[in-house]
Formats: sequence, structure tokens, C-alpha cells
Amino acid sequence: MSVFSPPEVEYFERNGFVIVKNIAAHKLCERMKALAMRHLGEEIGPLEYEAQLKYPGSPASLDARGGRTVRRLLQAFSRDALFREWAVSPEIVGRVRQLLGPSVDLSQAHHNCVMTKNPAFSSATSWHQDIRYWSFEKPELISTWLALGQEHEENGCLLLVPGSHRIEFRREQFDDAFFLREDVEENRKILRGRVTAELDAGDVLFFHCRLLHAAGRNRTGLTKFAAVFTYHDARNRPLPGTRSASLPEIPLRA
Ligand SMILES: O=C(O)CCC(=O)C(=O)O
Repeated sequence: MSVFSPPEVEYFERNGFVIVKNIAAHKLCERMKALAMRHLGEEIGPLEYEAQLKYPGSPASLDARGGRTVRRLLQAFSRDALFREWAVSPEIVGRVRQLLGPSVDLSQAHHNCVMTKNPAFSSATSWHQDIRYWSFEKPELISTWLALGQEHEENGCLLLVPGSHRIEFRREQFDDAFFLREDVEENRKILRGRVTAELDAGDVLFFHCRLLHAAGRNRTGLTKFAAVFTYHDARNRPLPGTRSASLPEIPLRA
């Protein structure tokens, strides 16, 4: 099993995220990217389209120009062994266990996808915490974001607010869809602390489900790909009857 160094653990606890360089081999990233491109080309479902989300910049409908632009290849875990093996690899599980405890579950209901950010029709994602639509006994989950190619501001990499996972937000700081309201001075102050999560292929961003993050559109000529999975302590159960409990957990035991 691979593990974080003590300074990396301390960095995660303080900032709500940590980036570990070069965890996945470039060959593996290339294989995952080629697979994702084939699934995109053949529109192999389940898929999430940009037009369904209606985020800023997304096509108005599935029939509009660019309407069939895919935002996520969903259900990556059951989609192919290549994604599955990565999600349960010692590089990931060893580190996630360090942060969450020895008995970890992978959630199939959240993330569990390949994010595909298309240059022509991608949308911007406003500031949010991933926990907004997730329903667990405790808001303690960790996602892993594996860059399958370079990620930088121009192709819409993630923007993060270090330490925001520890802020006790009030409901009114968010809009009806749980995006952070940028017209609130207190929020604007918080966002001044933002950093860009620049990644190279093979780098992994580990981030807490309460970390504020956002992302811009892809303004380059190439689609950006990232494989993203979410984990939680097996004792932190999804609430019955919610979307979080809609698919079986994948147990990853020591
Ligand atoms: O890549 C993006 O546009 C943002 C993705 C994101 O924030 C999310 O899936 O929670």
C-alpha cells in the first residue's frame, strides 16, 4: 500500500486537499484516456450531458448546437476494469484509509465518473461544496481526482479555497441550488484565498467533500479528462432513501 507522508496528511487536514504528483504511470493515464475517448465517440452510457446541467456556457438543450456534449462518463467503476482497478489500487486505497480509517467504502452514487471537458461546449462550474447533494450521516467523504492529461486554468482546471472545509457556512451564503453566492461580501472575502489546482497527467488531487471549489470552461483545443472517485469510512452510512444510498457501496477492507 502507498501512503501519504506525515506532512502531506497535515497539509490535507489543514487545507482540505492535497495534490500528490505522478501517482499513476503515464502509460496507464494514456490507456484510460484512450478508453474514455472511445466511450465518448460511441456515446456509451450512462452519460451526463452539459445541456442537462444548464451551467453557465452549456448548450441550451440536447438538440441545440453542441447539445450532445458529454460532461461525464458515469458509472466508471462498472464501466471498465481499467477504471475499477485504478479506483481500488493500493496507491489510492492506502492513502484514503490513512485519512478515513481502515474500513473504507467507495460510493458508486457520487462522482464515480470520467469528467470530460470539451473545448467548444463546456460549461463553468460555480463555487460549491460537493456535500451539497450528498446525504451521509456525517459530511466526511474524500474524492480523488486523477488527471489524465495536463490541467490548468485555460482548460478549466479546478479552483480551490484552502481551509474552506472547516468553515461553518450559513444556509443563506448559498443560493437555492447550493452554489456560493458571489454577491455576498463575506463570501467574496473567502474566495480571495482561491488557488488553482494545476495538475500533470498522473497527478492526483485528494479533496474533502466540504472544500469549496469551482472550475472554468475549457478554452483550449483539446478535451480534458479526469477520473474521479469518492470514498468514505464504512461506518459513515448513506441515509436510507436518498440518492447517496441508491447504489451499493464497494467495500475496501484492510
Ligand atoms: O470540472 C468542473 O467543471 C468541476 C467539477 C466539479 O466541481 C464537481 O464535479 O464537483
